Amino acid sequence: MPKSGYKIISKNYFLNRTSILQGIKNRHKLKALLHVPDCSKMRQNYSIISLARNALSFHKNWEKAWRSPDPKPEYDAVIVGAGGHGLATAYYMAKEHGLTNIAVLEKGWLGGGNTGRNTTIVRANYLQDESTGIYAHALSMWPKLTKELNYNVMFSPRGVIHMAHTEGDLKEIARRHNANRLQGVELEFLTPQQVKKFCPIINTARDVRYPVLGASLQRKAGVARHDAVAWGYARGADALGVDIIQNCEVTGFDIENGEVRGVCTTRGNIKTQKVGCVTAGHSSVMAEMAGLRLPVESHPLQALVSEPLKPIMNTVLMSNTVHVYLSQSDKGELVIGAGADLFNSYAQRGAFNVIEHQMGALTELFPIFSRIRMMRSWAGIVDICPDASPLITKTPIKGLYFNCGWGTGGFKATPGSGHVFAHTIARDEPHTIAAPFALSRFSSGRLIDENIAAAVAH
Ligand code: FAD
Ligand code: PYC
Repeated sequence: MPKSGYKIISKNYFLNRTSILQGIKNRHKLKALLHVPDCSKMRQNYSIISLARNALSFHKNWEKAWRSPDPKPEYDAVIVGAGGHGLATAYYMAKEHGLTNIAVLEKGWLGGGNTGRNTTIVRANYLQDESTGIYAHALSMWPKLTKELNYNVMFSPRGVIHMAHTEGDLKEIARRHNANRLQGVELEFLTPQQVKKFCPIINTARDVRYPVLGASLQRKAGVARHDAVAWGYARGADALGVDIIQNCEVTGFDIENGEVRGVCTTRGNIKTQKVGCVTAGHSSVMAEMAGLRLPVESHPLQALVSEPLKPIMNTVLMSNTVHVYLSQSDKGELVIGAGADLFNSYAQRGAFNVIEHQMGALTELFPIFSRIRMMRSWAGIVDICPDASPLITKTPIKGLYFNCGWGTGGFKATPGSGHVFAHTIARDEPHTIAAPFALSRFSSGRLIDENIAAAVAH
């Protein structure tokens, strides 16, 4: 929380800040301006003391982390989609813009979309300046998120390695390395010997199909716990007064004279002047309901986990060329992914040939894993723009905003995306970081091509 906000106020103000704030009609706005958290609505604090206290009552008295309210007939703003991005958007709208009469509508359960299905890699080693704007903003927020939300998001900056197996890979890594250094983003180059030292179980033999020629390493990158991110933002938003309504599908929009007036849902119609759609793989479906077409395609992307192993891998490794990426979860399972299915689909399951390829790639890089068993596989539906960059945008319909197109790589952006999208909706003007990601780039031609940095999953 920036301290600078406090400096403009005299010392006496702090002695009396509650009474002064109570006397001011528009105090939410003032609080937001001053970054004073609204403690009256804070839920119970998770701490060692609350853990001990609740242990004494056999954990029967924990307060629910969020409410399950019925939808109200009208809100100042509605967010569609309770994934990490939608929940983060609602949280920052309430916290930083004083908009607390808002609802997040979710057709299933919160975090049940891509947020709860992803492989949790967090990094900021993209190529273009615009991308570094958003991904580095997000990466700077991750280390503080647990404290911010009073919820352990288990951010673990264990380093992310991108492998180079060909001359082409080496050139691509060098190019991104140079771009990142110019952007002030930390990225290192590793020789094959350094790769082996950092990740001793990798096969660095020279006589394999794709030998290890080098790698890039971002040490501050890593993984976070996906569910906890959704749950932490949900709890934080709820505490600030946001209604999170699950099992509530948006089925249409009420639009009059080019302006949003409300949404139609499976739990009735809701009036509102502002709607933020954060529905990932279903964004083009939502857009169609409003008579818009988005430059987005939906594809299944799958991942799988192995049986639990003792700690064996303490970094995240990605190989575009051999085409696999993996890390080890705190439970010991290897979390493994590969490319998106080539066909379009809304079914949350992927094709077997992808899994087969994934296993071939895994054992090529790590022969040590050739006898471990795989436990579960699943898929999410990712929304991919032609330039592999997201849309954080106003639309030709006043009051209708989209945040989508994160494709195979939006988990890492969750805090930053929510933060800048909240600003875009609350102020009806793009945050400077969000501005390049407007829909208009597809007519102006100012594309933000991240097809290489978006990585192996593409
Ligand atoms: P979601 O979490 O999908 O949330 C959208 C929500 O909208 C859903 O809950 C859905 O039910 C709801 N919804 C849809 N339609 C409606 C409607 N009509 N009414 C109400 N609600 C609706 N990214 C990374 O950065 N690192 C990774 O390692 C990574 N790995 C991935 C691995 C896999 C297998 C997958 C599938 C994705 C991966 N991603 C990764 C991408 C990342 O998961 C997504 O970009 C990110 O989670 C998108 O978050 P979201 O909140 O926008 O979407
Ligand atoms: O964007 O880093 C990423 C990623 C890894 C796996 C899927 N997406």
